[in-house]
Amino acid sequence: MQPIKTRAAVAWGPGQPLSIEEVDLMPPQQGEVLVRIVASGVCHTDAYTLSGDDPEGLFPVILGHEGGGIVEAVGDGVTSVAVGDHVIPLYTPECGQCKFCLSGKTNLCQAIRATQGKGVMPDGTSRFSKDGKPLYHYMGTSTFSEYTVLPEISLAKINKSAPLEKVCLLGCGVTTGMGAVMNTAKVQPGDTVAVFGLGGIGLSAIIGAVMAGASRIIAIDINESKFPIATQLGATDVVNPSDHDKPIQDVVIEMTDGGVDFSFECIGNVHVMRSALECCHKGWGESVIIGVAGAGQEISTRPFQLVTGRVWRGTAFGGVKGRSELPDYVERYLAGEFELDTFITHTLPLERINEAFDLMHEGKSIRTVIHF
Ligand code: NAD
Ligand code: AHE
Ligand code: ZN
Ligand code: ZN
Repeated sequence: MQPIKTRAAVAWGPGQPLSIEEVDLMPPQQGEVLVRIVASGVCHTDAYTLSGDDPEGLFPVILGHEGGGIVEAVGDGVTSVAVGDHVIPLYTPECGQCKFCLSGKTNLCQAIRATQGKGVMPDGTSRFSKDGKPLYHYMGTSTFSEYTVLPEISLAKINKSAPLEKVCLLGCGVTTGMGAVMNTAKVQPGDTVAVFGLGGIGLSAIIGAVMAGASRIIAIDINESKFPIATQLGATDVVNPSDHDKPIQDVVIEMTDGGVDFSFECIGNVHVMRSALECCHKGWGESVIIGVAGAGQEISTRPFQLVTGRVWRGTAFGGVKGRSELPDYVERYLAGEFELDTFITHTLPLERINEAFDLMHEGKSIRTVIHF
């Protein structure tokens, strides 16, 4: 197979708008797959890396990690997917063989994590280039390109009847929020929950909390335009911290007779992470960090908060093992167990992808889905 040309949104440098370019893409090598991306959501993590705050951020790069696509070609040795299969790219792959995969304790497969973080394929080189100069891959996925190359272990094969322009959201946001509640926290019927930040992740955490049978779901955001959707999805209370003259953790503690059983930080703000921990019930409350914070930022609290039984933990991709578990999320979507339409507030062609970032920063979108 010869190299191909593909339309892609290139991030040439931090803080710069993406530039739509025709770039060169090498064919898939041993164990790699060429995928035609049909649609891709824009997640806050794309904006975070574009901002320059990501310590792993590299430029020039093709961002995007919330995609859905169709296998166009396979490299030598690829056996688990074939041309025509519908797939969701995985920024958390699943090799099934590394210490992490075999542990049964985590979804954080490390088989290709080092090269993925360096913006290259497992052999240490990039498949993308422009005028002969390499462009970096992003999170092993680079879904802001009409065609992309991924390792076989970074693809979940899904039901062909699922609409890719919707289930692409299961490539990150929706799975992360739902999985954080059901997999990582394991919220039980009757538990009380607080969700900080009502973007794609926080709203998905609300869906997860409803599915888990939470008795109270307190949805917290400084942007009140998010409240109607939170309520529609099942939040029992909505709170704007700006309406209160005391710390938000005290507000939640008062509302819940001592604090919630579980809280979820879905923003990436280290100060809110502290509030989310401290609004948990003494003796057993658990706070799950989902938000991603910038380089150099650190969390803090009084150790007494942990001594007295609160637990601080984190989650990536909702603890979901992509190849073995994500296809079932797609099936559950198809069975009507949850919906995705509410999340898709905007759809845009690739050429207008910068507007998706503007909408996110202005707090006007939940998810913009880019169509190719
Ligand atoms: P988003 O921008 O769509 O939503 C963030 C929400 O937080 C917005 O509604 C905003 O108004 C609200 N917010 C901002 N500051 C606030 C404050 N001080 N108090 C209360 N609310 C506040 O973002 P998203 O796409 O939903 O992503 C959320 C976070 O999750 C980001 O940090 C993202 O990088 C991270 N993330 C992590 C994972 C993971 O696997 N751990 C996966 C996806 C996204
Ligand atoms: N590069 C950042 C870390 C970013 C991060 O934590 N990413 C999450 C997924 S966010 C998806 O929207 C993740 O999967 N983390 C686990 C991992 O191995 O990256 C940094 O701080 O260096
Ligand atoms: Zn994401
Ligand atoms: Zn592995």
